[in-house]
Amino acid sequence: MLTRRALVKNLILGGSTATLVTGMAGYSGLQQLLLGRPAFAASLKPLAVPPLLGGESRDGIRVYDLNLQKGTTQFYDGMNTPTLGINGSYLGPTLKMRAGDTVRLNVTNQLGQNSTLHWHGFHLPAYADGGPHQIIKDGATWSPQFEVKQRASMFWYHSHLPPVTGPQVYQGLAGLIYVDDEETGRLDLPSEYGVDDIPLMLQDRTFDDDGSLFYSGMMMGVMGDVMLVNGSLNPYFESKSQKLRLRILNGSNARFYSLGFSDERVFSQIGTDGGLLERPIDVSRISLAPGERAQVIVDLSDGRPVVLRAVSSGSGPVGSEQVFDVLRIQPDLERARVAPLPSRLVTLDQPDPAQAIGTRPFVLGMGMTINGKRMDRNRIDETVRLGSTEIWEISNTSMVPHPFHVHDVQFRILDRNGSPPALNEMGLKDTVVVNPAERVRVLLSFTDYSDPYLPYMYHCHNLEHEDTGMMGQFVVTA
Ligand SMILES: [Cu+2]
Repeated sequence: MLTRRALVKNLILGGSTATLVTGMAGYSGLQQLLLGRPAFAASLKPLAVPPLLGGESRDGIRVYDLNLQKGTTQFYDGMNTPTLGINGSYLGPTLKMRAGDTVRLNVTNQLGQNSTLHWHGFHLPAYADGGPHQIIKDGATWSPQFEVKQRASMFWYHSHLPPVTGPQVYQGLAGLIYVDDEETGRLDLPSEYGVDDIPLMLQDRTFDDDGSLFYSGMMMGVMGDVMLVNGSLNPYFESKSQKLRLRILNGSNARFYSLGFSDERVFSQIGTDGGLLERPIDVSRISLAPGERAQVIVDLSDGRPVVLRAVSSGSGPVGSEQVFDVLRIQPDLERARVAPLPSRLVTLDQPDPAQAIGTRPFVLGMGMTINGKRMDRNRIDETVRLGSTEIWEISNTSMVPHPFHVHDVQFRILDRNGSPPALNEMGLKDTVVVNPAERVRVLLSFTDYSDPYLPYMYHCHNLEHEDTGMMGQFVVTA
């Protein structure tokens, strides 16, 4: 049932008719008839914000204890859904780290099945990467340790064990990582976690009639018909700040999103996957493919409620066209923050293709292949020299776009089919969309870590493509 408060909020926020009448007799059956969805009530709920985990300092090392576990989550009132989580029933805590810290992550697997945990976007030794070669057997604990060499940004961690990456992430094995550094700390940006600095992990899901998550296993990519944001369904957020910072992750298995506000208002993008942009960029929409992140600042000083919407762009897999209400934002400006955005954020090097020792081609082809091959964990596909800078030229000869992700490095996009990338793609990236018939060149430097045997991965971040074999392995040698 909708409470009076929620109903009023819904009216104020301009909620869709569907949510407005949910809970009224007769509607559920109609909804099921029309949309083929389960007849569950889904009232508006406050946005879930994952708890922050700062770790414990032991002998100068910041230690985080993480338990991969099974659980039960109520996404719909009164409906128990079996899920997976980290230190909880669905998703995990947001790990707070600082650049320069040495961290150790004690990951204990209590899932009843093997898994891994990958630190997406992190520059680290191959043994600590958490990819397919760092299997954590059921009942075992894996304790990688490494220095945080990231710029301030939002990263994430998730299961990475083909062919079960897709289903494990779908059931909840993912979490966020906030990295701070000095340069960003000096900027006057909204940075109170959960108050004016809000993470949004977007995941589309399908629920079965019995309340369980329905994972179709479709090789082209598993797509859901409802949106979970940090695990919450139909969330709203009351903003105490005129300037709200949103750190958005497309944590979906396969859907691509074009994100914007219900009133088409202009907002500022301040960050990409691996760090802040040099200066804020005004946009009215941003695109995020699975694995990609963006940091944005939305101005709420007009006091009007607004809805963040995701249009599943249709550039994703066939049948992906759908509009999702991601978050209803209700400004509550009693304790408003008014500081203007800094016009200059951080300093980034100009990417210089002349530094590259060569160009390495990657062809994303039909049949979920890269350079004509599917993943073989016993085959090293590429060998890169430690200390070198390279251009990777990624072409897509298949019929669908693929988000190409490279482990160990943050890279820069040089061009798309010879043209410079959009302003908001000029920051640090670890995942880049390559559209059909497109050729994207990126510049990468391989520093600090080498291992002649243990590889890093490069792969499509559509998790079902990845699980089918759209992945390769490279080693960095001294
Ligand atoms: Cu793909």
